[in-house]
Amino acid sequence: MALPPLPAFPTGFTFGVATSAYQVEGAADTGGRGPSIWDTFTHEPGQIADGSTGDVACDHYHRYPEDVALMAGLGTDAYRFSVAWPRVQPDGTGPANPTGLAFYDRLVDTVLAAGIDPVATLFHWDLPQALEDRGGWMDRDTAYRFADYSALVAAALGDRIKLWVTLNEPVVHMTYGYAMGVHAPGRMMLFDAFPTTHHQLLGHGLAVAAVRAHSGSPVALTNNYSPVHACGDTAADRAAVAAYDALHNRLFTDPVLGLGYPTEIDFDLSVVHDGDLDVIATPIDGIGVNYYNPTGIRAPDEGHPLPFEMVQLDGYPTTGFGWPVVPEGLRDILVTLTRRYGDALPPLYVTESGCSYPDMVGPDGDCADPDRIAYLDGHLRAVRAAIDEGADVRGYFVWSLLDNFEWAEGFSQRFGLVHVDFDTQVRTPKTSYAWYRDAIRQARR
Ligand code: GBH
Repeated sequence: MALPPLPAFPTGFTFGVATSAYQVEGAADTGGRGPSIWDTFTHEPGQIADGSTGDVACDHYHRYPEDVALMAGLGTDAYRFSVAWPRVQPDGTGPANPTGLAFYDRLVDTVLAAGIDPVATLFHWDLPQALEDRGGWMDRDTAYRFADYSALVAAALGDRIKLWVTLNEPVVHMTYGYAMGVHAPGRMMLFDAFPTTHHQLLGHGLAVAAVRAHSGSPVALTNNYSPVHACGDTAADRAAVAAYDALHNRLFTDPVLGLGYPTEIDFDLSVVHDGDLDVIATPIDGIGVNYYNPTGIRAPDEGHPLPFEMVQLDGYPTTGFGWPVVPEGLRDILVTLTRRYGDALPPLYVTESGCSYPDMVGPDGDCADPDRIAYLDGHLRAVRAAIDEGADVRGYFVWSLLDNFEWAEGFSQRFGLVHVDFDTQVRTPKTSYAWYRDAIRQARR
């Protein structure tokens, strides 16, 4: 690809790759792992586009040495993976399952031996089913269970993890999992799902302290952020934009940075106990930014159940998922966060950025993905531009190292730098893999 070289990045900037446990590990019944809400959900007919499950996924549980070798070949600085809670506590409570922890112990040591920094996410949506049976994140007790589990993981790995992420995209888990029911646990509670917001945030705050008791490494929270494009300029459109922004971009950030819940949406705050907001505002060392695309918003029609309506943004190329490709949106959100929160904002890490395109295996088994190269090139330049505008961005993690189990889309959306044949488990680096390897070298100069 004849793209101009990337601009140099600040010394110490981290270039990484990311995955999550349920999406890559497989080995669902191995080593005493208990069932998670995603095992339950994927085994219900009709929930996943292609009828697939994460039972085997990329078999990363067994093939991690090969996957770490692929990371080493990339020259990546860091590997962001997630720990499966039901491997560590099969029913969500009690002492650690040693076999489950031993897997992460091996993984982390292998990653370190390859000269790569391990970055651990404690919760990437795979709640133990036993806890869901007791109410899941609707139940306040789950926050305390999460803190206990986090302490077990930190006690085992705290000497080696270089960056911790408590929760991944709690807004997506709340909206897709509990409000709209398109992800596990498949509940459709609309705004009655608010307790899952509060209890995830409470769990986050408690987990920060639990991790710190065992590890001196920075602790962050990862959110999905989406700059809002106003589609209409009436007062009602502006109110809709503010409501979407409050729900999607501020709900899991304002309280963490000590500002309390946004007031644009009328949540039932009766689940908030005295002192909770202080726990939630426990100082943290980073905010993870997962960015995929901006969102078009206009005022809702009469009778619409939400205070905004989403509009497909025209005029942009789209990924295989149909999501608009807008690299500028990443610069926008990084700069917006920097200006919005000022000194209260800790350093930013782009913990996910990437795109899905259909499988393109050539006749010789080669995988050319020029659209992914253009996507990543544009988004890395957007990060560099945000840094120039004053954003303190410390890292960029490509989603994802491997094609993997893409939640409700199953294996039909492929986000990897490396192609995976899910029949044979053969890994084939795509052309974007070689491009990212070279881009990292250029950007480090
Ligand atoms: C992340 O979620 C997850 O952390 C990761 O596990 C997942 O595999 C990855 O991204 C790819 O999906 O309404 O058309 O504008 C991403 C959450 C929510 C981001 C929906 C894009 C808007 C699509 N996504 N969102 S659209």
